[in-house]
Amino acid sequence: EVTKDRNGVQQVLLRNSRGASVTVSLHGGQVLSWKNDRGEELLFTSTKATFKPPHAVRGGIPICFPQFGNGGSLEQHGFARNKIWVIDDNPPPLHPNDSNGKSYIDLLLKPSEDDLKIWPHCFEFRLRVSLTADGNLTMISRIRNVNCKPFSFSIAYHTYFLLSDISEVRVEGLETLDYLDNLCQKQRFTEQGDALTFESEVDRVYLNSKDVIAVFDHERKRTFVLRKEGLPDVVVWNPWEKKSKSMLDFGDEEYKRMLCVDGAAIEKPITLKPGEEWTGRLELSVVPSS
Ligand code: TA6
Repeated sequence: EVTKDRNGVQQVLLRNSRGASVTVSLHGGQVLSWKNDRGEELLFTSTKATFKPPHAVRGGIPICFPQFGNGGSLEQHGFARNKIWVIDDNPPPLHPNDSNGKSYIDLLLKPSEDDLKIWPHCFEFRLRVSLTADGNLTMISRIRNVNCKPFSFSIAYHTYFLLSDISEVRVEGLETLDYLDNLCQKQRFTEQGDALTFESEVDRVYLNSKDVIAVFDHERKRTFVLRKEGLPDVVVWNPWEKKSKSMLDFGDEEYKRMLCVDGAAIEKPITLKPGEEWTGRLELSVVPSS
């Protein structure tokens, strides 16, 4: 079902037979909402988010491409989340089990003449957003080098999970991994051996993680599970009190009910030779937890 937001930008609503739903905006190819079959919102969106292109809405799942972070000539987290994508009517066939029993939408981003001036690489970025019969949200990115000189990119699904209380959140799956700490000039540290808990600002890229990460929301007795392929790194970010106050599109207290845990490929950018294609998959599910 295609609707329009207050700026006239198309949004696509996916529903499954149990009443779960996903809303994707053509602005940035950004998932703005993922609701379970009881209509409960599972992703965080700031009450102060501005729906004003070209800036990405603060929340949901912005796509960071072709770079994560700042540096070089590109804006922070690259341009993909600030561009208008199009609905791809004739996507090349995906692996059969990526289509059956699901409602999905195929989006496409290709560089404009202006984009090529900033980032001179002819790519095609195909994004399939699906809602499975079980209410899981899957995002499959296929990025192709359309017969130009080789190029490299980083990518992250910048996922804002909605949580009851950050002080009661635990993340499992990152124990003992090395991470780059954005709060200490991206220096490399090693995580200790037990689950992550949160008492202050965290801004890290965990490296070479396993493909399953769990985010426990103690109060709501539910766990978000991330399953990823082709995305070796995991960004973990909570701005905490001080940084929250410095962000105009983020409420002062909102850090208490969100956490970004992103499937990503950052430390080792992906290089595509002419005609090559890269695929990255992320599946989000929610399971009850004691
Ligand atoms: O999650 C890592 C990070 O780079 C943080 O440092 C913070 O800047 C966050 O992304 C949000 O970035 P944005 O450009 O969306 O405000």
